[in-house]
Amino acid sequence: MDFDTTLYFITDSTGFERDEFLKRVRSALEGGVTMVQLREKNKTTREYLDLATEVHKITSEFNVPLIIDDRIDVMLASGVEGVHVGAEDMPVKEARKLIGKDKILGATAKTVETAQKAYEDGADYLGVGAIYPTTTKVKTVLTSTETLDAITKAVPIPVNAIGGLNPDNLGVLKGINIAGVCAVSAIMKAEAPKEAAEKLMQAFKEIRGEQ
Ligand code: TZP
Ligand code: MG
Repeated sequence: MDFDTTLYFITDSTGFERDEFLKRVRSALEGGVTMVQLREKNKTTREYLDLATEVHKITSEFNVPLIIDDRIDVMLASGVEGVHVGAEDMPVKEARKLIGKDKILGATAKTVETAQKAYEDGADYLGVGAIYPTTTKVKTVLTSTETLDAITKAVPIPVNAIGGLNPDNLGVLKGINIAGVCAVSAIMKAEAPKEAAEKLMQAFKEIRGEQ
C-alpha cells in the first residue's frame, strides 16, 4: 500500500474511555493526519486486537494506513496495513519475513548504522528520535538533529522525526530532509485533535518551505 508519513499520528489510549479515544482518532483524521499508529503497552492481546479492528474501520474511511506498534500477530489478525518495530521488538529482517513484502514495515533508528541496517533488512520508513524530551511513556534517549540529518542522507526511504514535537518547536528540523513528523501528545492530548493536527501540518509545511 502507498503511504505518506507527512503527519504521522501515534496514539496512546491511556486515560481515555474507549469512545473518547475513538472520537479523538477520528478528529485527528479530520485534521489531516496521513498515517496512524496504534500504540498500546498495557492491553491484553484480545483488547489490542479489538481496538485495532475498531480503529481500522475509522482509518479506512479516510484511506489512511493503520500501523500497529510492535505486535505482528495483532497486525496480521486485524488485517491492518503495517507494523512498527523498535530496537527491542522483532528484528526488521524477521519482521519482513513474517509479514510479507506488501505490508508496511516501520522501524526505529537512532544511529546511521542502525538506519542503514533497517533499510537493508526491509524497513519501508524510519522513525528517528527522540528529538526533544517526551512525556509519552517510552524507553528512549535523545537523538541529535545532526544524527537525524545524517540518517536522512544515508537511506533512500522516508525518515520521520519523533519526540516532543509540537507546532511551536519544529524550527530545529528546518533544512533536514525528513519526510514528516510523528506526534503522540501534541495531537492525542490536545483539546481539539483536529485543530492540533491542522496546526502541526501547517507548521511542518512552513519549515519545509511550503505555505
Ligand atoms: N519514540 C521516540 S519518542 C516517542 C516514541 C514512541 C514518543 C513521542 O511522543 P510525543 O508525545 O510526541 O513526545
Ligand atoms: Mg516498540
